[in-house]
Amino acid sequence: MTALTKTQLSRPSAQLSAETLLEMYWYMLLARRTDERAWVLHRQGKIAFHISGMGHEATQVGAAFAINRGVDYVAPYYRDLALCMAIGITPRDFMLSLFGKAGEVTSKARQMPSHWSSKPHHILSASSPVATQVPQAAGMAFAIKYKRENGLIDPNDTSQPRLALTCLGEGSTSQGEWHEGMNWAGVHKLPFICIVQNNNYAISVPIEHQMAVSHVAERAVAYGVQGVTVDGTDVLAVYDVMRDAVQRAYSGEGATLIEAKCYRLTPHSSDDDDRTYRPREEVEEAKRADPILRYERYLSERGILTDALKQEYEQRARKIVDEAQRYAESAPYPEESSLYEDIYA
Ligand SMILES: Cc1ncc(C[n+]2csc(CCOP(=O)(O)OP(=O)(O)O)c2C)c(N)n1
Ligand SMILES: [Mg+2]
Repeated sequence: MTALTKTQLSRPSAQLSAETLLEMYWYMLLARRTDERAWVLHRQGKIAFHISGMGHEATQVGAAFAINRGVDYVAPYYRDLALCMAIGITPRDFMLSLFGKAGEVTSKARQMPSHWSSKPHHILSASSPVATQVPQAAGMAFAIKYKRENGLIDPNDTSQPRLALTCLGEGSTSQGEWHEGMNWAGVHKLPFICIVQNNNYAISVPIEHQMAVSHVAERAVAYGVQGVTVDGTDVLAVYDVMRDAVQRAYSGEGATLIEAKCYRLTPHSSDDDDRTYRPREEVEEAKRADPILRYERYLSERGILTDALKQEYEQRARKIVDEAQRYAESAPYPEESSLYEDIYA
């Protein structure tokens, strides 16, 4: 049932139009430029905290473009800036959360930034304890399957959610919730996809301290789901394995565990110093294999991304990020009188 490192027989990405390939590039770039600005704002003392997705953009955008964006359910984790942007979270939304200002979409500025949530985009609200989103996403997938089997939704209706996608890091797979969610997805053959964004570290803890196997995807066999390892710095490779997983979910064939190997180009968050736990040479090597530069080369070699177009995208991204920052900086804080709104008890 499980192929550990699966060789793709089909390459669905070969069918993508130049327009879509460029749209994927655009979201990777926009997420990166937004992310970089957040670091600057933190170092300027303007915001309290930032957790970065730099280095993970290829995995996240490849995944987003393979699902029915904004319709299928997504339960992201804190690094999923590019994933959420490709689904519809804007730099302005993100800036409002960084500054904790009124109008912030995920929690009315109650939560820390990067706790994604958007009802209109079918992005589930995130909790801080890592891996809690996995059983929640499995529950969403169970609901989809239940509705399908009871004639409450038409499996071919593209306006309805047809799968649940969740993401987490490799370190978080040590949490019980991950195993419980994966097991549930396997037992019930759910329309469920779990992407483990394996960047080799859980804050300062290297992967060897988290697991005794070489690949997270090897564990798929224990849950009776399909497992696949993919180069998470290659946006189109991720898209391809994701399309496979999406087809499996849509057609009722069950769940998939995707392990995307990538590298965290920044410290864990704005608040730690990675010089204490990883060698500089390792980081420099990863920077040379930056997923955005890699995709840029791919598109340029094929004449899809010209220098002029690249410049235009850079200018557009800069303008959007500038505007988002200005908007959030000058936005008011939430009204004091709203303090007790949306509180359960
Ligand atoms: C249950 C729980 N334990 C610890 C933490 C603190 N914590 C936040 S992120 C993190 C590291 C997670 O690493 P990984 O899953 O590899 O994801 P990455 O940050 O590398 O993307 C830890 C330990 C937490 N949020 N929840
Ligand atoms: Mg990690």
